[in-house]
Amino acid sequence: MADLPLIEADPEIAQCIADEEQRQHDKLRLIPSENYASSAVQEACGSVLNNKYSEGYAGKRYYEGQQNIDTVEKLAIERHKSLFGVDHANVQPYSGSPANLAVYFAFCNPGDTIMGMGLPSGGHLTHGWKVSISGKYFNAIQYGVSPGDHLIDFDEVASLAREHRPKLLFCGATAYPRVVDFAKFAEIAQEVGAILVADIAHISGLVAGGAHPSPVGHAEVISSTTHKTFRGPRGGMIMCDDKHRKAIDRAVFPGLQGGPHNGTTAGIAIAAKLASTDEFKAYAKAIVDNSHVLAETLVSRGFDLVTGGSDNHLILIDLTGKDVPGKVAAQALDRAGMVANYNSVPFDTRKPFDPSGVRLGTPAITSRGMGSDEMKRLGNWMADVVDDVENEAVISRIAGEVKELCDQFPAPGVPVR
Ligand code: DSN
Repeated sequence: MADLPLIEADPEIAQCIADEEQRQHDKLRLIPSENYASSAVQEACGSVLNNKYSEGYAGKRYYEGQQNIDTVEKLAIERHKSLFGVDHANVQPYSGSPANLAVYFAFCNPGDTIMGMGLPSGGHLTHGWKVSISGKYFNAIQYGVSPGDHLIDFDEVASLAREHRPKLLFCGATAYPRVVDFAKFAEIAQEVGAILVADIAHISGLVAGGAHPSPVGHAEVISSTTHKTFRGPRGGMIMCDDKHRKAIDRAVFPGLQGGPHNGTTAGIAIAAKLASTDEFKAYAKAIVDNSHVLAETLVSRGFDLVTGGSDNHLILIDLTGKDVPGKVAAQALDRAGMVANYNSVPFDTRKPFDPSGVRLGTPAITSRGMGSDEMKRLGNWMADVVDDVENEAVISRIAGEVKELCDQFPAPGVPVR
């Protein structure tokens, strides 16, 4: 069969990719779980490593021909151990949700009690929310944030944990703009005999770069994706204390998954190498600094931010006071070249598909090298759009200004035309 280049083999898909490259160049990508993977990561992910099946672990595979794959996976594991200071890393989970599912499978039986942060408070679906397998197959107890300050309500966490004595206590979130106090969670987990699981999917790059406290030493198990602040490929990983190594490895394979995606594993290894540099430390700090400046600018323009600000990579705007629904705002911002996502806010009175908030973050725009001046411009553009949300002339003028800014800050891994 002819081995044609993509443009000849499938011009329609080639065009979709070219259009997406253009979009990722032209817009300010503010979805806090997204980023730009480096060219090196993308090269590895699209390599011949994808042609290989490798069920099992290095040295113990069910297929021959692992001379190179074992090296790739061992590099990924060793780099994670050294970067995060953990006993063990499993780099095979296909993404964050399968990683968390493997954690459940390692320690729980159906019907067991688990505890996590509720989705409406900023927790993840897989931390026990009712529509997820984690909420359907387990007796999931959900904690939340305090009604006043919207910070994690540790009194509630402690009292629910004492009452229900979960096997697993999950901490970590997808829409929480503040530092997670792993030590406090560990104290509660220890008191009730639960295993503390820190899901650091959103903040793993900040942890690796020293811009957020590490859960290591507090959580016995740490799960994560690899593509958010970490800037790796779409993938997942689980790190754990030595005593849980066997349970975690068995749960991932053969418990939950078949062959690992070896191209992704190579991308994860590269991301871990890049995350161990001083340049990455500066990047992680810049994400947080940018988030501060953006939050301050938004507050100065009359926005109400959940918890009043941000000390990580993420900002959650409550638009109730502006009388603009989150979806309307997010769609207008997108037309103006600023891509965020509409999101529920704590104690939201609107429905999840039409909520009161907009969630945004600084990982991707920081990858482009933007700093505080650009954050101030961005915050003011956002305010101009939301304050005049139906004014297409304003939206179109700002879209042009956003494009000019983007031209000055090429995105890593995205060809510029
Ligand atoms: N979908 C991710 C996010 O946007 O936060 C979480 O898995």
